[in-house]
Amino acid sequence: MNDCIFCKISKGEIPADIVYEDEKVIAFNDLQAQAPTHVLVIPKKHIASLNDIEEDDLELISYIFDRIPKLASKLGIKKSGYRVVNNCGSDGGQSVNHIHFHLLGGRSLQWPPG
Ligand code: DGP
Repeated sequence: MNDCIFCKISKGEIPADIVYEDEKVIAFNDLQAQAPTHVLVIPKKHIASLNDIEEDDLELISYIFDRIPKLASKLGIKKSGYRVVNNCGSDGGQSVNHIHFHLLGGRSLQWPPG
């Protein structure tokens, strides 16, 4: 998508503090960090939201979830624990329409979320 900010980050068209990248996935620090570690993990492919995942995307989504614990390990939060969040749609608090998984850790996280 031409006007998608996360597509632009994944293509290197706008800068981000990238912590992991491969041919399918990119992870970068959230600009509005809510925890000492707050990384956004996204597919490079534009998928607007959880609602828009198609059958063909399932392998990619599995791949992301295979990467997340490895990334948590790299970031030093695997043992202490972490939270993975997907905000979907307006009531879910989604503000960027390119599917992304928040990886949060580095402190004790509260529950329930607001
Ligand atoms: P959500 O509300 O779930 O759609 O989360 C979007 C997150 O994306 C939010 O925490 C702020 C972050 N964000 C928005 N624009 C940028 C950007 O240009 N760069 C980075 N690194 N993060 C961004």
